[in-house]
Amino acid sequence: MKKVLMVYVILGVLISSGLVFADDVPSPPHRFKGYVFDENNNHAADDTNVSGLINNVYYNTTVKNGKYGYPIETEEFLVEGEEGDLIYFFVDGVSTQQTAVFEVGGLNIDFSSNLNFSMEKTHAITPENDAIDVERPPSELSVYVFDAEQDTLDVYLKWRTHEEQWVLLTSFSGVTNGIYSYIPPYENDWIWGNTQYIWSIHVNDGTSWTNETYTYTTGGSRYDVNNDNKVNFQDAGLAWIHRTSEVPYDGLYDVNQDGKVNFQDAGLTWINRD
Ligand SMILES: [Ca+2]
Ligand SMILES: [Ca+2]
Ligand SMILES: [Ca+2]
Repeated sequence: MKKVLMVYVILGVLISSGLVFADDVPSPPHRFKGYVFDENNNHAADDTNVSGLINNVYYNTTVKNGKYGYPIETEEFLVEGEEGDLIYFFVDGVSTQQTAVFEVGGLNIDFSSNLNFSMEKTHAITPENDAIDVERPPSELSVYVFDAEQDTLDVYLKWRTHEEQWVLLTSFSGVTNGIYSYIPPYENDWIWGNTQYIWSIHVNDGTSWTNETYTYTTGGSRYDVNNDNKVNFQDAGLAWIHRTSEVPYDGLYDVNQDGKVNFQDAGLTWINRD
């Protein structure tokens, strides 16, 4: 009788410890590792943040020597979840548009199973966004267009004129990731000195739009209307010659930007001569 009771007790302990095991011990995490590249395809800087979002919880790690999740150089990147959950990855808070499916105890064992991320994104190349002292006109307006899924893209480049109208400069349809450019003509609109220019890119990947607006500021002086890098009597003379009474409005010579080319512009140009 005692023996039977003993068996029950042992069984009971085994069963309850089994239940405890299933309830309290989390399933093994999924380990990820890989490389992170910056927008120029170089190794991302140390301390760049990598995060995985799963079931509304973020798991974070940082980059060292262009890598994350390599235990010798940085730390293991462990994500916890349940089999089949979807993980969304971010680099410095920006979506990589890459996902992975959580596997209990999942592991990137070798190099080929690395999960690499790129910080590449659509960005102005020339002139760089917020560039100053840019030549008149710039040699080109060019943008690097990046779509993480490498979808087929329609690309539009626009410019906001001095009268604040958005004008299409050029477009490319059915293209892929790459550099897209427009060469501004050597025309009065493009040679204003010391002026902020605003331009934009619009990319459609068949599902959604990416819109970015960039600026640059030209070098020289607003009074250097003939664009020879000096403000002198020629500029004053040109402003006078192009005054409203003789030719249609031309913003280049309207140096005080009051919508008219008149003697004030010629006078200001003369007063501001080098
Ligand atoms: Ca896309
Ligand atoms: Ca000049
Ligand atoms: Ca004027």
